[in-house]
Amino acid sequence: MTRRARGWTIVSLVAAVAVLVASVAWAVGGGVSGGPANAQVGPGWMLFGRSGSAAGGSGGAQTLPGAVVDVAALDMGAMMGGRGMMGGWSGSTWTGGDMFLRSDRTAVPAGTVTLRVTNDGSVDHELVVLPLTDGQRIGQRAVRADGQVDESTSLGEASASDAEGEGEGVAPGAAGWVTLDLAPGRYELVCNIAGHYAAGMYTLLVVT
Ligand SMILES: [Cu+2]
Repeated sequence: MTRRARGWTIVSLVAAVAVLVASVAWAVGGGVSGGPANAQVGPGWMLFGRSGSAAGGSGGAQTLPGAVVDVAALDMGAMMGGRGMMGGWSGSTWTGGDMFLRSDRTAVPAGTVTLRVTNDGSVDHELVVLPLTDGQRIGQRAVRADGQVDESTSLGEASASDAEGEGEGVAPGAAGWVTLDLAPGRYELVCNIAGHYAAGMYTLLVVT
């Protein structure tokens, strides 16, 4: 996915530069029809901005049941503009750079809740809903040798690209969601792709 994203960026850059050169040449040439030269820059910049707008995805347009919690999945690869100078993979483990789940709200009323994760990062992510026991804090789960935490108590997960429920991971630019009936309590939302919990992909959700 990262390679494809980079490909798009390069294509967009080339297109934007070509449009700029063309419009500058047109302006230097004195223009012919009297239209504003800048009009031709628009589409180039819109194309250039594509990678940033993809997060809206198909998950953004539809009506989801219950209280909707929007969670953004972020990683330094995307923040640094591409592969990132602080992140990298060693085998299946992310070795550098922080990752985040950033929720738009930390509390929702009990009942029907839809959790939607939008992947604003550069690698696949997911969102798994794990109850917190009394006194248990987020970020404190034991990470196993495989880089994951125990998710046997999971109430549900959003790990499909632009679809509901379980899948193979939410791809960069895509969104996944899951609708659950949540009882009052404290929950930890985690990304349980190997290495991601340890890198910081967890956040609190309080159901009141
Ligand atoms: Cu992740």
